[in-house]
Amino acid sequence: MKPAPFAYVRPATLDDAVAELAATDGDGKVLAGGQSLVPVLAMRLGRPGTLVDINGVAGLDTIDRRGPALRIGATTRQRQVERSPAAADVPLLGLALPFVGHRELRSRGTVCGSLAHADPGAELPAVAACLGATLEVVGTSGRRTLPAAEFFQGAMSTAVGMDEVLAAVEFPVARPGEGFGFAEIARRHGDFALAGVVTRVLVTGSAVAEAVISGFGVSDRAVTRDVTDLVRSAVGQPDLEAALRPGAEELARDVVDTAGDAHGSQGYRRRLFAVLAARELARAYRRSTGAPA
Ligand SMILES: Cc1cc2nc3c(=O)[nH]c(=O)nc-3n(C[C@@H](O)[C@H](O)[C@H](O)COP(=O)(O)OP(=O)(O)OC[C@H]3O[C@@H](n4cnc5c(N)ncnc54)[C@H](O)[C@@H]3O)c2cc1C
Repeated sequence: MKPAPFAYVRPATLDDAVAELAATDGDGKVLAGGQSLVPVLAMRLGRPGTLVDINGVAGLDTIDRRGPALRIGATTRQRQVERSPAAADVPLLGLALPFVGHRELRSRGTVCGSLAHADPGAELPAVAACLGATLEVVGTSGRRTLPAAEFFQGAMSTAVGMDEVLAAVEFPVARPGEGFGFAEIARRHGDFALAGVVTRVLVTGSAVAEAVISGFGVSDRAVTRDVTDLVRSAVGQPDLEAALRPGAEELARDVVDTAGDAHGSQGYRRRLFAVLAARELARAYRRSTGAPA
């Protein structure tokens, strides 16, 4: 099948991109890496009247350190970030990016495109949610920044308006005493996850100060929970992962609310989530203390 006819524009500035989107009166779509949008068009799952290609906009292809955050612009490819020394300051990006499709897709697909697409099984929205990333959106009424918790609104649904462009995302860089974990189960490497977790534990002195988990592939969006009390109560037990398991199973009953499908029932996904959650919280704790992961 071929896409339905569409108009194509390639503005040179962000203001022009926003103006072009506004001119379509809700019938336009931003084209970034095209790795999700083009299949959608080809299968005629969407029929936007106009594609606003932002790849010609100067200044969006950036990876910058801004104080305690790493700022990634709208046209920066996933593969650029994966290979960037600056991205090492956000270890979760290095852990998660190799699981975003295949390397060839990542050489075109953008970090911001994945966030704007907001697939419930995608890795990067969960990373953004777990870290409390900030997203910068530009539209006809100006520029606004949103925390990840407000940005993601449901399956393939975000706070980005029809005349807006996600211009950049800022991920907080790792603090001393912070450790991270990431794992997913997919039918094949590069597929969207059946269930996955992103974890973060901050230890100050010898105490657990913060512990957070985000699950993906388990609901209509990445689901984030503060699990500081759970991790605190398990630390000091001879087998940390085993000590975390009962709490992780309870958490799974809370966060996994996807209906079953051909690839796995809800119960199966709950089991996956609980196993991954206990394992990756334990791993994040070990990393936060400098112990071997
Ligand atoms: C075979 C295959 C396997 C894949 N596996 C995975 C996987 O395992 N995990 C995963 O996370 N992804 C996966 N993907 C999708 C991933 O490759 C895409 O890169 C990503 O979802 C979208 O990024 P993009 O830059 O290609 O966006 P595009 O395809 O250009 O756009 C996607 C959507 O986001 C909107 N959009 C994009 N950028 C912006 C912006 N700056 N502002 C506003 N709206 C914007 C577009 O209008 C469109 O609606 C897979 C894709 C394929 C084809």
